[in-house]
Amino acid sequence: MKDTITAVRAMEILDSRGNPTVRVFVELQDGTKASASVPSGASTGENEAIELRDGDKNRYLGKGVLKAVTNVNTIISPAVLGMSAAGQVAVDQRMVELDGTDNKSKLGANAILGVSMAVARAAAQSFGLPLYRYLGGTGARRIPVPAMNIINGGAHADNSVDIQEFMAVPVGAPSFGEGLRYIAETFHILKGLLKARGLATSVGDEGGFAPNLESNEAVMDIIMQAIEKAGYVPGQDIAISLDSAASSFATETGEYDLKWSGGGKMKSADLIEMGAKWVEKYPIVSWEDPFAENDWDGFKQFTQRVGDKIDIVGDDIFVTNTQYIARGIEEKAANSVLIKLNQIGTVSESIDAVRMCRDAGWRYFISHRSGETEDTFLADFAVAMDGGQLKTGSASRSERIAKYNRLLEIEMELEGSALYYW
Ligand code: 2PG
Ligand code: MG
Repeated sequence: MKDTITAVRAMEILDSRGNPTVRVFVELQDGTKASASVPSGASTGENEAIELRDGDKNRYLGKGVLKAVTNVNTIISPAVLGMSAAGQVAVDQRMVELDGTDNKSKLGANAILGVSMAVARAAAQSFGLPLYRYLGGTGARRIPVPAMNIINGGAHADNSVDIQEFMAVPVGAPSFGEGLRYIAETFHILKGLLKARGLATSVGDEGGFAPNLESNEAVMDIIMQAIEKAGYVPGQDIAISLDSAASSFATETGEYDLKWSGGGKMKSADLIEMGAKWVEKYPIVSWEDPFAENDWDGFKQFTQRVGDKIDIVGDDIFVTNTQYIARGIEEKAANSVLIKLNQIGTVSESIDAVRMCRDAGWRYFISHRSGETEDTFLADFAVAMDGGQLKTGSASRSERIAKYNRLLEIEMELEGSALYYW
């Protein structure tokens, strides 16, 4: 068979933070060669699949991934050689069985995902199809609305802002390309506004600015100003998405400590009040991880309160794992899920998570990690999943731009048949 896997090989490369990550090369019978690189998070959920790191303090401060590389080369490779690359589910299942743990801690989710992604890309190439069409079928033509991270805080920046991500979302644009222009322009206008106030315009891990603003609310206000000054109508042309990444400021006693802004401690109930006020005051369309991963109650109450107005997106709480998503659906703990391939560790399990969302009438947001590479797999994956929403960083840092540029290419390739709507 022309798509038989004939070689699998891994190497250690660097991600956008300069930390090691895994790149995998796959070869097929027909001579196809493809590779894929694995991203890495900073504000990780505690139930995520395990990213295997060497822990050898003499190399990359313990962050090397040579063990994961060796696992690909010596354990995974012999197990998948001879399999069909088009049998994505079978390949993924073989790796899951080989690992044998619940969280892929034996072989490493970074090792497994690298192979999974490279196999998908090789199969697409072998069939002469763009990756989005191979994974999503002939009907794959919806380009996601980008949620562009324009201000970074929390664990992604060294500033005085607690909320990790403030995103501009071109909900009213007629196409992806136009939407990207709306928010890139807003990003540049925002830079000017920050400069004029003597604030830093250096960027955080995902390319958004990381100024020391006086409060979280001050960030919202300056974003509103930027949208208007760029010539757009807030809420109509450009809306706002947030990711609190609240696990990163939750305390052991179940409170929240606004430690970056010095805003003091808050209880879940206070956060609900604050969140509900913001939803009234600002054109917020989605709010990710407004509560910590273990605060299911906070999630539920917030969903009850504002879930009919905005998307409440579970990231750390669901970790792209159908076990937690099923509980979330059952308990109405949110109404959307963030999908990150390396939280679960294979392409086909990520697709399972998407399917579960669809079946429940939930939305799903495809997402990058704060540590990324130049790999654009995510852009094709988002189009293939027909999801309509994607977050992949700011209008700076090439590892983010690479995904936007790939989406522009896809839109061009679709020659006017692309769909775009929030
Ligand atoms: C998040 C992500 C991506 P990280 O919290 O949603 O923006 O961050 O990759 O650090 O988990
Ligand atoms: Mg998140």
